[in-house]
Amino acid sequence: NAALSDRPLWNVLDWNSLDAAQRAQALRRPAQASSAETAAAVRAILEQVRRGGDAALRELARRFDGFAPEAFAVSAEEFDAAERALPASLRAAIDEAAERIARFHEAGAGAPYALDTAPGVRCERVLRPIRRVGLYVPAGSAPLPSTALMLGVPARLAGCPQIALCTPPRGDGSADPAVLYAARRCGIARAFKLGGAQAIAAMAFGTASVPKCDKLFGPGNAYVTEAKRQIAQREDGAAIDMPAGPSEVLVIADAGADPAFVAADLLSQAEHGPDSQALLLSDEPALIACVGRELERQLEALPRAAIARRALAASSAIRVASIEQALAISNDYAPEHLILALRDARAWLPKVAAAGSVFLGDWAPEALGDYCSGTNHVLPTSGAARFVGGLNVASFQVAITVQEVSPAGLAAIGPCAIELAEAEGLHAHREAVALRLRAASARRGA
Ligand code: HSO
Ligand code: ZN
Repeated sequence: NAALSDRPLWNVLDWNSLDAAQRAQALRRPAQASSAETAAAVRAILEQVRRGGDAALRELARRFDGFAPEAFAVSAEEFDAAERALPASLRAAIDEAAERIARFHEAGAGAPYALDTAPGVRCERVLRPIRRVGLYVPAGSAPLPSTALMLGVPARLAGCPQIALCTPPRGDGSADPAVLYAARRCGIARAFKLGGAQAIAAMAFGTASVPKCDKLFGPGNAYVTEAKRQIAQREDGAAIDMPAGPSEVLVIADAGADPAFVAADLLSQAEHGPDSQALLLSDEPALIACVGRELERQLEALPRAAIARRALAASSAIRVASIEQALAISNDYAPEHLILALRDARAWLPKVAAAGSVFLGDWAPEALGDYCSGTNHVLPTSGAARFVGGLNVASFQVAITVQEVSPAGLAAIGPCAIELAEAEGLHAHREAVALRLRAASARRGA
């Protein structure tokens, strides 16, 4: 209840009366540079797992989870039991979501292509799945079976032959049944009850029970994120999907927006964690005031109200002069999620230059994208949407280029290469082309 605290629910600001420093402050993301202690602790865990393998994992499980399981791998029986334990309605929802996510991702998958760039010069691109991928599905304050789908569906569509999945064990040592069901739904048979930095280390280096992976995917807490960051920098490490920070939403709402809808969307972001960020930009002060009252009203009924309040306290509602200005601010901020609660939302889409995923109009809450519209919910945070998009099938593939050249093709483009090789002073390059040109003309003469 607001009356219980004199702290304002969130910061209400007027963009055009802020100076540059205040504007930067209004859009500042919660500090997320991992502390020196986190980095050092993670470095020690990575080293321990790299050297000690499964024995180290067991020791770390005892230290962090309070017990060490017999085996980290989830058995076929455990997968079966998980399936039986789930209510039919949840199984159906997971199936339904998986279906739509697959349809959307399949349509967006890249295709191989080929063309002749000169007569006798065939260039092509073929796509190959990354052979060994590691998926991390966090459990933290809430198990996230939807994340298993967002990682598993594109991995399967890409054709990755070896998919490992790690998810932290629950208090009783078992893995979350919904996560296991979603994993199996994606054809994943190798799951491990492992969480935290040690799970990332296990998939990056490989142990007797956990396979070594070429690329690691998925969100996680500060330790997981830091572990992925360190792994990506090591020569003996693995690639990672994208830098992951706390989740964020930016809502642009006009006078016609429904304040209850807007508040609900802000809260669904805020309930993720105290460091989540929820921003509202509107040209209508009355709407901002109504959303504030709605937030208080809806918070009453939220089990995770305490978390949401902490996130809101670091979030802002900003009055802007125009929707045009709101879009410009949003493009600079580059939100993970952008909700356009506007009367003609579709017409504003061309103005969106940087965002992870966009929700058009009043009837597309972020929650649909989080679960089951079909788009991916692993999206760029911390402004990374300026230069990278969310997870998709291509994230699980490598593109290999191919060229096939006939003697006529070499004759057609060889002189171009020779000219450039001479300019670069690379004689062996020049000769690799020139000797073939001589050979080809000799054969023609013969
Ligand atoms: N909004 C989160 C994803 C999620 N929401 C999972 C619910 N479950 C980050 O995009
Ligand atoms: Zn969410």
